[in-house]
Amino acid sequence: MAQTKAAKSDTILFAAPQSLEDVPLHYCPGCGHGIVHRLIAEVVDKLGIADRTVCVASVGCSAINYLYFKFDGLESSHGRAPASASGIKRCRPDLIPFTYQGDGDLAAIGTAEIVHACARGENITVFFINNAIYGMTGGQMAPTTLVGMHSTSTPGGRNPALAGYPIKVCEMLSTLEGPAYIARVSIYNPAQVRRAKQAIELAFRTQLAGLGLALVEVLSPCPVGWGVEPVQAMDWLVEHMLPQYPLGEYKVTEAVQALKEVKGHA
Ligand SMILES: Cc1ncc(C[n+]2csc(CCOP(=O)(O)OP(=O)(O)O)c2C)c(N)n1
Ligand code: SF4
Repeated sequence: MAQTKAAKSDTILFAAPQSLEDVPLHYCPGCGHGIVHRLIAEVVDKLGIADRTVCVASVGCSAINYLYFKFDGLESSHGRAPASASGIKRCRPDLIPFTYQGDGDLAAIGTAEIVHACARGENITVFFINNAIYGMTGGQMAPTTLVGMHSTSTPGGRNPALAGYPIKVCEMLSTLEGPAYIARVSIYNPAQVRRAKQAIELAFRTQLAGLGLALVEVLSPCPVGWGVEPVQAMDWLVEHMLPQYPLGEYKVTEAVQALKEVKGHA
């Protein structure tokens, strides 16, 4: 009996990912970036690709994520991460670049870059963190800001007559022939975090199998930009973002579908 107890206490049930630095994150309480970092690091560890992975960071609150990932990183200029990742992959096909981009980055100044990377079907992985706002610069309207949503640049709520309508990135990019896998996930509860991790893993495996561009959009909370408490932010996301940005897979080529069916996929 004593032996069983000892064996049980030696079993590691939970550990930090090897690919994450053990340092405090600079993100605000309740921010989603830290959760997504962890999921990416867990998947990189699981696939055993840390020595070949390159994070192409962009501009926004996550710009300094090289402080947190132990694998290689590149700081790209605002919106240009897909071009940087494309260059890395073409020059060094053995490497596994992924971009990490906010909605202000990918869907505003970087719109042309992501559209053309998708049209070319570059063999890269894109993580698009949609918090419906420019977090870093003080909560201004992003292309993904909801109609009626308050931001520092739309104090009366986003008015489509003045500021247009939100851009639905997955829906738009899935009309292109180039991408292999496009999905929208979220992290508002543990079940959704698990689903997000599955999509992140499939996105990396798509690149590893040479199948083309995979993009995973993550609906993520920004309590500070939204002006709500961290716990309320998850409810706000469910109530306001989900109806406008339905979760699901928007494009899965036959080859990616076959990958999904391989035994052992998360
Ligand atoms: C060329 C250029 N224009 C504008 C800026 C200012 N800027 C910094 S971050 C940012 C938006 C970031 O928002 P998002 O990508 O949604 O990331 P978040 O901070 O919300 O994670 C902007 C406009 C910049 N750094 N460079
Ligand atoms: S401003 Fe928003 S996106 Fe930026 S760290 Fe704070 S909660 Fe996260």
